[in-house]
Amino acid sequence: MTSPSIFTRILTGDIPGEILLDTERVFAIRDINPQAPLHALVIPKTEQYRDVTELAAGDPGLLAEMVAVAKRLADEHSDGEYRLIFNNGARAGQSVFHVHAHVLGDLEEGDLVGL
Ligand code: DGP
Repeated sequence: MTSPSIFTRILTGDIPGEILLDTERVFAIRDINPQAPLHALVIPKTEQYRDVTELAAGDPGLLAEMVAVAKRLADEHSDGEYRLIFNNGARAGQSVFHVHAHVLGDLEEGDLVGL
């Protein structure tokens, strides 16, 4: 991965983006191409992990922090219920290789999201 990633560049203000939440180790932005009324990305500040498999093995506590941030976003921007998606690998739809979770809220019943 070439550093810094697109997400880090948003965090540092190098490129524009709406930062929804910023904690010591994790931040969240609104997805540029929303697939639901709430569509945020939860991202660890470190670029060390390219996907959730690496993150879970290397720092499970940080993964738990990402889930807690996802819940906070759902509480603050939706009704508290949310779908959490990690794409892992290009053939699974991953395009940015700095681990991130998609948080989707206010989905219609039966919605299937192809991310
Ligand atoms: P994935 O395909 O799972 O790697 O998700 C990458 C997401 O990142 C995709 O849904 C679109 C989003 N994205 C890409 N570039 C930008 C950007 O410049 N700004 C914002 N806000 N989101 C971006």
